[in-house]
Amino acid sequence: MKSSEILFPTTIFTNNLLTGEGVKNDTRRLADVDTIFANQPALKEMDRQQTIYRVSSFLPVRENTSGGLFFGITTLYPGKVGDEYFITKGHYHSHVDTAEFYWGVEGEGMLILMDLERNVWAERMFPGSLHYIPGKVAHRVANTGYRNLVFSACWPSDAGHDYDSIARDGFAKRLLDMDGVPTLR
Ligand code: PAN
Ligand code: ZN
Repeated sequence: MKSSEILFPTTIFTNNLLTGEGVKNDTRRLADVDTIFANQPALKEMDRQQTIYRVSSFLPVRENTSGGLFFGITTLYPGKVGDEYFITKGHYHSHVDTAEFYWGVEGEGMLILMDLERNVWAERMFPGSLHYIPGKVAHRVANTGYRNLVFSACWPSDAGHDYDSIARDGFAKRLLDMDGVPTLR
């Protein structure tokens, strides 16, 4: 019984990292995500052990629990492979109808979205930008700036991640640095 008790939270969110119960930290190195980039010759010249992004997630319930929520914070480092900005892998949700919130915390970037008909568009990300990602929309983020891009996310615990469709078919457009201007091509 928690009646009248005053509790301290089990999980703390400071310096863009989570600590405490139910926290999972993942690191994605260039070697883990190299197939997502178009310019494979440029990639061969790069340090494949460098970290591209880190994800700190708070998973307070079991994966696939209906009605629950997950929370995450991603730090995406600045850089490019050829003309293509560093990006997250990107995914549809396995339960394709489930939506998600992203919001910008630090740095500058672009949220790249693709619907099931493979139409691609993007939203600018900056500290305070808030993004509602509807169901049936694949999502990935690019860092278009010179410092870390940090963003948070909240998604249903039964959403799941379908990485395979994106690994197989990619996004229909890439975000490239065209003379200093982020451009979808
Ligand atoms: C986010 C992402 C996170 C990393 O928490 O999982 O930013 O991107 P990838 O999962 O595409 O590598 C989210 O969208 N959760 O659903
Ligand atoms: Zn997602």
